[in-house]
Amino acid sequence: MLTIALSKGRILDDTLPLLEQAGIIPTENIEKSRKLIITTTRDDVRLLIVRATDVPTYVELGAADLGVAGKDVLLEYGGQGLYEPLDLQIAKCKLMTAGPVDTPEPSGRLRVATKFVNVAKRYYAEQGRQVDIIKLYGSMELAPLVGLADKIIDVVDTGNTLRANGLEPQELIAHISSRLIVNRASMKMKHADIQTLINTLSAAVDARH
Ligand code: PRT
Ligand code: MG
Repeated sequence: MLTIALSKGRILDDTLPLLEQAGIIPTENIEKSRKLIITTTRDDVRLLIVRATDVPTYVELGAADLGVAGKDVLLEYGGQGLYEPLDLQIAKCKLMTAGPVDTPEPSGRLRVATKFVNVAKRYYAEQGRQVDIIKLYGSMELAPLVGLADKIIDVVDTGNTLRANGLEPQELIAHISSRLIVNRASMKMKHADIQTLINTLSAAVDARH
């Protein structure tokens, strides 16, 4: 049995067509279902539906053999506990700093609001910059508008959300796409099945581009 951890939303939408190429089709509508374990048209494959930020945890600790997670989530999660054999080239976006339009940086310590605390610490440490990081769980764009922070770090796609809130994208931290991740022990114990799946998904990714 192969267990694959996925999150609802854009990753699911873009991953299902790739899994279909490997004959893996959910037996019910995942977006509508309340079930968190979903069987598929392949008896040897099931799906776990988890929060996007929880996918690396399920896979590293072996509750799932494989998963699909954004590179932003993986950068924040950190660690060496996961294989990342394939860039699925889906859910593409950029991890960026952003701040109010035409506003000079403060002279003192910069206050940066983000859910990517580890990424933010690393980014500013590399620049030798002293910052105060403020951990938020969502709606980061609000923070500079109400004086909670000078800047944010968030993923940006079209930039419409930033613009709608008087913010502009500033520095690029990383190009982001979703990655297939694999548990280290599963990669050894179920090598043939997992390698076959990786090869099929890789061909499906190439065919789309
Ligand atoms: O929603 P939840 O809290 O459960 O988790 P999540 O927000 O991490 O999940 P989800 O499904 O929203 O995103 C999953 C993954 O999709 C992320 O980890 C990224 O790798 C990737 N992705 C791609 C994005 C975007 N594009 C994106 N635009 N994730 C979030 N956004 C946000 C962005 O921050 C902005 O607030 O969508 C909003 C609209 O973006 P603009 O720039 O087009 O306005
Ligand atoms: Mg979301």
